[in-house]
Amino acid sequence: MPGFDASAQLDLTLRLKAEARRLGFDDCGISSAEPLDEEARRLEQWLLEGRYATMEWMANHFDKRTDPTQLVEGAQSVISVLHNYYQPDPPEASDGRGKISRYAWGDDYHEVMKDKLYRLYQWLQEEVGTDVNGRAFVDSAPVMDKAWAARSGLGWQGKNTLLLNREMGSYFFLGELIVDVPLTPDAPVPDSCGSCTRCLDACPTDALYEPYALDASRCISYLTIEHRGFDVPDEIREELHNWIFGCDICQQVCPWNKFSRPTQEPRYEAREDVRDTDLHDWVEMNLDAFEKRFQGTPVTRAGYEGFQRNVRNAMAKLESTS
Ligand code: B12
Ligand code: SF4
Ligand code: SF4
Repeated sequence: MPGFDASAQLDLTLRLKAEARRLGFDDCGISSAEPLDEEARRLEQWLLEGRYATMEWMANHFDKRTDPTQLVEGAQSVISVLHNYYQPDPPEASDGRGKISRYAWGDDYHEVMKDKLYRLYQWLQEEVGTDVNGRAFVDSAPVMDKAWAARSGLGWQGKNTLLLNREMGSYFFLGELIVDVPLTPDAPVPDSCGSCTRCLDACPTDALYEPYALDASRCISYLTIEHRGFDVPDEIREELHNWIFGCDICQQVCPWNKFSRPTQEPRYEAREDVRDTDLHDWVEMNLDAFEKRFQGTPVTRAGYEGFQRNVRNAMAKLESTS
């Protein structure tokens, strides 16, 4: 892909960002497609310590995960996008309900964001030429979404390990287009966690074993979504706090989430009866009803068996305390 002069490159970058917003993304930032060296060291350490629990796929394709040119030949730029999914808690929240984390109340973000990223890619091809080489990623291939978003100035990785943004908090998804087009990179923003430790203090299972680092095997999100099997350790089962899919605690306590605003994306709007359903209703749900209720939402990731296991764990806790 031929280079442009600096002002043409900046002009294209600004118009691309405007197009990303027009398509419904809440922010867009650019980084140069260079290897992630420091992040690679930390990822290696995390893998060596076995912090990925049973997510073996996290250990695959290390080179691709840390070097974008291994994913897109001749890659020059990583275009990171941010998509807000925040919606307030339902007013009628009760103790006996099974809590589903906010990101899973509506349509699956992989589909929603990929549609928009393809349209952004098409726009870039129309502007620059159809010989543009690139790929869209939404948590679908070995790409470190948070590291790229941080490099492209969309926020910083907080002590809860999530990407935080001063205007929007952390209730958003991330995705990328990696392209062989040179664009003007953004500068990273400083870490604004300061002396706060609310997420570490609030995590009921000590999954945040030190600031900026998470042990998946202790994380409620992992245990209720990715974990297969029924062997949740007793001391962790005690602390599930009615979460039956994912966990939002380390985001709920984060002061930056006071700035969250409701999503503008209709496909993320909560489906009926997903947010605040009594555990007794969930436990009676058969496979057919599960599939109908959750088709096209992230909840299907847990599978029917996994979801029922989560509901039963939450019921057991509820019954032991009532
Ligand atoms: C694996 C995974 C999980 C695992 C492990 C999470 C984790 N923190 O690694 C589990 C199943 C637990 C999980 C849970 C959730 N996830 Co998840 N997950 C991923 C996935 C696929 C990979 C993340 C990864 O690379 N982990 C590996 C570790 C090593 O990376 P890391 O956490 O970034 O580690 C860095 C820091 O620890 C840092 N570090 C270490 N020490 C130090 C010290 C200092 C000083 C500093 C500055 C940094 C630092 O260096 C490491 C490498 O850069 C990404 C999608 C993607 N492809 O990137 C989504 C992703 C991170 N998940 C997402 C979401 C929404 C969630 C949940 C909120 C869902 C929920 N409500 O239940 C929870 C949040 C839990 C949490 N606090 O992280 C979003 C996060 C959006 C955001 N705002 O950041 C992502 C980006 C998906 C997406 N495309 O939008 N997830
Ligand atoms: S998602 Fe829940 S269990 Fe996992 S680190 Fe955050 S507060 Fe802890
Ligand atoms: S709760 Fe505090 S320490 Fe944790 S991510 Fe938010 S600002 Fe950072």
